[in-house]
Amino acid sequence: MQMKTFRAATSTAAFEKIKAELGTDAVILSNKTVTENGTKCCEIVAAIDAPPASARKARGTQRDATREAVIEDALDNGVGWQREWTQIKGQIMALMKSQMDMNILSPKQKLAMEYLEREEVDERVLARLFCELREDGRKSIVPLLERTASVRPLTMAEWKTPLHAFAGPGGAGKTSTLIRLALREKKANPRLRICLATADAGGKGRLVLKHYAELSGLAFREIITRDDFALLKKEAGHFDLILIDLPGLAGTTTLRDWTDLYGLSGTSDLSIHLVLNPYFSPAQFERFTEKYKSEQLASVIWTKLDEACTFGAILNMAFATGLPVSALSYGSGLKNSLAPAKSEMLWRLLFMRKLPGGTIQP
Ligand SMILES: Nc1nc2c(ncn2[C@@H]2O[C@H](COP(=O)(O)OP(=O)(O)O)[C@@H](O)[C@H]2O)c(=O)[nH]1
Ligand SMILES: [Mg+2]
Repeated sequence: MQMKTFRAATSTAAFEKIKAELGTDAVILSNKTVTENGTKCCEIVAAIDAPPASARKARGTQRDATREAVIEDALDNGVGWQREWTQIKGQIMALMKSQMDMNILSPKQKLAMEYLEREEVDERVLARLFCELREDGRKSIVPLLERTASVRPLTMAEWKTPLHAFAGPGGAGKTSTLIRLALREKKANPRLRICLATADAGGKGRLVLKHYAELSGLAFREIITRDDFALLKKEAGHFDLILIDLPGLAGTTTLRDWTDLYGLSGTSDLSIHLVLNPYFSPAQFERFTEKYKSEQLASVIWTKLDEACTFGAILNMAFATGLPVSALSYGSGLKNSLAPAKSEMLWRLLFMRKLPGGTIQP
């Protein structure tokens, strides 16, 4: 048995190191938060029976030489198949689209559909709307849209759970959203006991959060390992609102992997919000849907609306995930740039390109 100690800024980073060096069969013997040169970090002791990944890799290179091994690897890894399936889906949708004769709709319905197409609402959503609209020329599109994309405004009155975490790709606006929310709630109710926590130890957002916490008299906690999260849960009763900044998840790590790793999975009073920008590609959105799929994922927050020129992604993701939209952000500043979502805001964005702040996007 080979045993080794790994240290890194976060559990995720330590596990990445273990995976790279010992492979996925490594057994974790201990996992704790330690202090190194005055800074907290994660220390994991891992062990493996089999030879390390580097040795297996060398074996793999020989195997790669045979044609069977190449096919076997392709079947194992599945990404190629997934891509192919996406292409097939695209072709089916293109066929369906040619069957969608917009002229059988009333002029008003047709115009609404054209607007949605202009906003890059995808074929799946358009096909569903078309099927419903063609039944009755007097049918309005708004109730159908409301069913597709629900809203649940991100306010303490609407969300009774005290624990909220913010997930999403790096740079999407997680830290900014969290600070905006904390500042707004604190302003509305100065007596509110708010705690800002960061699990993004390597990110620069950590210092920003710490700074705002100090400035506004809010508690600040760092989550390096699952022990720290367990501690935070223990003291949860002392706070009315705990906002947790999650790191962007690298590589193949999914939100479920991450929440399992940090012991967040079983926490029932935790709501995770997915922070996204509307201008990713459709394939990227599909990837995010898979990566962030989790029972704890409770809403989608759309940020950087002021940098977008189409807004169909909001409807597409609502359709794909079934999650409500909880907040919209439309400016880089921390003040007056985040609005709890309302249905009208979505329809103004989709049909008028009007931001919640009133600006109309070109
Ligand atoms: N224009 C614009 N910029 C934003 C918005 N939200 C966040 N940002 C900026 O996007 C950058 C990344 O935001 P940050 O919160 O650090 O993202 P994180 O990596 O997900 O935590 C920062 O420079 C923010 O000021 C927004 O709604 N509009
Ligand atoms: Mg951040």
